[in-house]
Amino acid sequence: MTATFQPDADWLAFHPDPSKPSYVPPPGAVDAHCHVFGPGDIFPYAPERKYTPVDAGKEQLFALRDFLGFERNVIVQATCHGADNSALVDALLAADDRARGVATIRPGVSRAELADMHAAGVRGIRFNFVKRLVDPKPDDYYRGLTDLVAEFGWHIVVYFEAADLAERWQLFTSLPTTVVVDHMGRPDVSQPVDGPGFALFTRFLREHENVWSKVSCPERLSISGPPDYADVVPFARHLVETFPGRVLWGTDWPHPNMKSHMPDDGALVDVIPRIAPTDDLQRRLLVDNPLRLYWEAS
Ligand code: 0GY
Repeated sequence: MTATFQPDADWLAFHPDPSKPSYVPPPGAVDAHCHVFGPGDIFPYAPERKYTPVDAGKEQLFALRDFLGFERNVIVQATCHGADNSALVDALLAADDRARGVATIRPGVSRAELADMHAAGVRGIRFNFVKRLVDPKPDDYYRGLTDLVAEFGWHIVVYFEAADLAERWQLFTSLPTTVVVDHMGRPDVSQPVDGPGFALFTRFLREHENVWSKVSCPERLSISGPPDYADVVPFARHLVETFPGRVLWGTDWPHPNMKSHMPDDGALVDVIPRIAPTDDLQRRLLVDNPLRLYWEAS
């Protein structure tokens, strides 16, 4: 079949041949942040999207999961699919209970649609505030969506730039669900871990026990770059050691909108023992926490 969409001219496709990581994840490990893109001729990209990716389907995601030594995925609806969660649901249904999902919804969504998504494995919705990806809405928009999913016991995933935290503080600190922040709130890693920017983020977790963080995306945050991502490690390690029961890890495959380089997913896995230096921290990060939030909750 002919592809319906042309990827962006400067799009970097996911790594075709990642290395086998030296680090072996514990049994039951979950890649708790990844996406599926299309295929665009079956699951068309949204008209309002801000980028058009190279297709990255469920078969490739599941093959990567097995290759890297993981057992499960949490698949997060990407903005290029808007609020049409069909590709996500298709992947969840094909995963044999080894994947859960985080959807994007809009105010018109019906209860029946939410119930179908729940049956497929959706356990949360994502609010995206990153302006290059979406047009953010006023706080009440997000409060309304939160009310819609309350009866399903879903949680909220938030993706924002570091500067948005102060601006949206009231919204973020008043959400009644578990709140999972993507990519550590995107800190400026040229600043110290105990500098004012990241201090506000750690305060967010310290003062609000419902707030979790994904310690993901060194490739997106790093200035020093691959394969070590040395400048990101202290930020992630600080969160893992301070909030060991409220952190998640994910590959972010297929790494949308990377411009500097395309990471080797094996090298990303090898960062894990540097941010979670003990067996106990690794088990909580990769197994206990994601299972509790995505498999055991409902
Ligand atoms: C990520 C990050 C990005 C993209 C998306 O939904 C998305 O389009 O999340 C990004 O461009 O920073 O988490 O995949």
